[in-house]
Amino acid sequence: MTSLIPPGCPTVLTEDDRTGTSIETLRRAFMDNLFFIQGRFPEVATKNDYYLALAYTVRDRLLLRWLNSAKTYRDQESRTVCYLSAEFLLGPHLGNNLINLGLYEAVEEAMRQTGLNLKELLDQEEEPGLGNGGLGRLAACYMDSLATLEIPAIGYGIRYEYGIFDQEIRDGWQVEITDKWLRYGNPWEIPRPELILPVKFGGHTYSYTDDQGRYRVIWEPHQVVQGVAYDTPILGYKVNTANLLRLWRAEAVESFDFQAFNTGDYYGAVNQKIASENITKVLYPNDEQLQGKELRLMQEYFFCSCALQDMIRLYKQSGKQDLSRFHEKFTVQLNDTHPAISVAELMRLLVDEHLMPWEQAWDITRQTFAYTNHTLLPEALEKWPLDLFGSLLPRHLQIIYEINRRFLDEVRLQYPGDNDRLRRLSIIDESGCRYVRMAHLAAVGSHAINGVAVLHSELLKQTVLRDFYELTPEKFSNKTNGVTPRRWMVLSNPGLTRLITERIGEDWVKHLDQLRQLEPLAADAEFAAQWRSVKHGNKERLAQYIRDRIGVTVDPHSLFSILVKRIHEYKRQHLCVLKVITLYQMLRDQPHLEMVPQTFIFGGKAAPGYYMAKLIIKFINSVADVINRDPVVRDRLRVVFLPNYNVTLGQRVYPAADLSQQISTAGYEASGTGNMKFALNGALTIGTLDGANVEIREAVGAENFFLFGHTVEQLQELRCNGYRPWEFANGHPMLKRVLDLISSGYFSHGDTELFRPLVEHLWQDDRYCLLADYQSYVDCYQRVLQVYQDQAQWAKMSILNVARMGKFSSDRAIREYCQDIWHVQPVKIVLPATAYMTS
Ligand code: AZC
Repeated sequence: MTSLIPPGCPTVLTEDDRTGTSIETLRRAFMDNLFFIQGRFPEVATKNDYYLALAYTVRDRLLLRWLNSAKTYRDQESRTVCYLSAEFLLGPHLGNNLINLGLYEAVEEAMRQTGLNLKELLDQEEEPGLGNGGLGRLAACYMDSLATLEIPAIGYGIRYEYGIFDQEIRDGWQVEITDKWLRYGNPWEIPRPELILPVKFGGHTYSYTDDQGRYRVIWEPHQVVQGVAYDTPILGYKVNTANLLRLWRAEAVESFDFQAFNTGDYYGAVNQKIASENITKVLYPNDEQLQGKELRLMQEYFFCSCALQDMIRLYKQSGKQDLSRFHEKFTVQLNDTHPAISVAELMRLLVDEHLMPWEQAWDITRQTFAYTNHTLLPEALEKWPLDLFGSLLPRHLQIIYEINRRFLDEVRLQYPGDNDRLRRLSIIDESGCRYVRMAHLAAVGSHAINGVAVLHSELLKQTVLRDFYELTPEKFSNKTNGVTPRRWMVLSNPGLTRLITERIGEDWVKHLDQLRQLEPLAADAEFAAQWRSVKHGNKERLAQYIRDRIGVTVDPHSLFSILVKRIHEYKRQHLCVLKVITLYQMLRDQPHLEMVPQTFIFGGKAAPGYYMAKLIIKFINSVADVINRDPVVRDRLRVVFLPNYNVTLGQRVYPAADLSQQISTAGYEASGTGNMKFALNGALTIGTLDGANVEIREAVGAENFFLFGHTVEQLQELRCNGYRPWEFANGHPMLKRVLDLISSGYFSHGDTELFRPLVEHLWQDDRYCLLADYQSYVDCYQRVLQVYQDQAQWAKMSILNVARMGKFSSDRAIREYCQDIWHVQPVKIVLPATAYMTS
């Protein structure tokens, strides 16, 4: 009989084909998956078929670790960290899993032997953009470090059908396109259709006294939806640990629909279904007013309720029915206030559903939760109008009132007669329209509260949570952010990784402090030359990308000065544009001026409803247009806006930067993590004393950091004395010329209206003090250009920056959380001798 299976495809699967890692086995497994999962002969397979076949091949190799990790945690009843986050901005999985499995080279070779290019397959992956920016990406770095440090952990979040929108630039403006990331399937997740949990909304409550004399409350909801679990394994670096990321999708409860069917209300049932499934449809962009967005509150409650119910289910798996040791099994981190409703939900589950006395439930709740704050911006502090909250979560509102009543009684004892303080501390904001303050709920319901950089944690204690700090100072600590060197160095910068590993071995990937061994090499001319050549290669690749993507030619020999992050006024992208226009003026004034050729590269998304941020994107593109066309300057100055900045693009950009722009107004950027990724990849930083810049500068040495701008205290003083931005503008002829040039319509085809809101805002209000920092920024930039002319000096500073970045590994951050907040120990995962699970 002739075989239908083409030559080269295995017909009999051996155990080895599923788990083996020899090149031959990988190749066979890949062909097998192409045939049996994708249903394709090689000659008609698309790149995406190949990508999927490879993804399944790699997934097979991590399932063994994953299942054994889960089994070990279950058998040993391991204490587990639960990281609750509305966002996990993971970035593509394939490359990262290859690195963490130690299989990158083998798979590259197996693909080569199959006539394929691994890089091209990696490019096929649609990135799961389930986050906005810093906070979501931090959650992803922390998941990587938890697994690498062999800490039992579960990430709980939302499986958005549409992640952060894709950004296109049309006529210089941002246009948002829905992110259909699931269009071609997601090979990294395993749906668990049998793991479904009910979540209630709306309706009313009633109370009665049960036959044992207990006061009980029943919540009769208006609507019930069900959460379905989707599991993604998160692998540690070269360890056997693979942790669980469990994301929830909302579905209609079928039995709930039947009633409508029976009464003939077919469309009512359909509407119900749509309404249920809408809950996890789309990620909300941040930097927009969320107040009053009912669906957002539903999302938050939905995933928290699923997570907590799931934890209780896991707890009971060990045979324990009594929940009195719940906090010993689980420690739960609230990633900002988005999951803060968990405090009330755990109380409800313990008191209403498990009949625990209030005091005991409160004790467990407080010992379970810890809260991380990620921003001081008042407009980003979540608060929900009472009527909206009460109509959606009537029982939780009662619970919050009770928590608040008891809490304020305690405050009264400590500060008798201080009504002002009570008003400030209350979980309910009573001024004007009444609100539930989510940060207060998180603070009252947690045993630990932290900020994300030293400066931010201090400001938190002085401003937003000041009264809480005075009340319970022992709860507060700082945990400076970190980034994972696996994704942000090994995967994205293979050239530098190789160079470093050749000199100091590979331990630094897990112990980033060891980069310090590079310090003596800063004086080694040969090493410095190799260092520069790696950077140049990275710049050439980015230049190629820019040419392909937006058709602008940039010179890889020019200084690559890069500002990529969400677009926001406090991040001051427009300050950088003012600087660019200043350079442009100088070159126009003196066409033969000798100047270091520079390429300014911008990237980032603006929240769709944030008008000013969108205008800043248009502003950057308009200035780029004029400058890139101007023959007088364009060989010395180029400006590029990279559309659709995301994790994948970040992986191209960080390794190619000479200069990292971290220019936020002091006191506004809680930490920043891009600043760390740049410096780790050898960029020097021009920055203000804001967020983690302060600590980066301390670590790398003030002489290796370009500092400018007012400090938090100086800004405070400036504002106290009445900040008058127009005085700064009138006082600096160059600055005034720049502003006048913009107003004249020079960058807007003569349209004097287009950028008026931007310029007027700077003249009159300038909330983020661009004009006050302008001169210092421009002066500092001159120093940058001077040093850049001395390439040996620049390379030396770059090497020293990298050598001293050890502190900014997310491994260090996670160790601190483990020691100070979570009190959790690593658990070694041992794989069984036979490949498949034995039990
Ligand atoms: C960000 C902060 O703006 C950034 O400074 C920090 O590095 C990051 O969190 C991680 O801690 N915040 C957010 O992305 N979002 C909110 C709501 O704060």
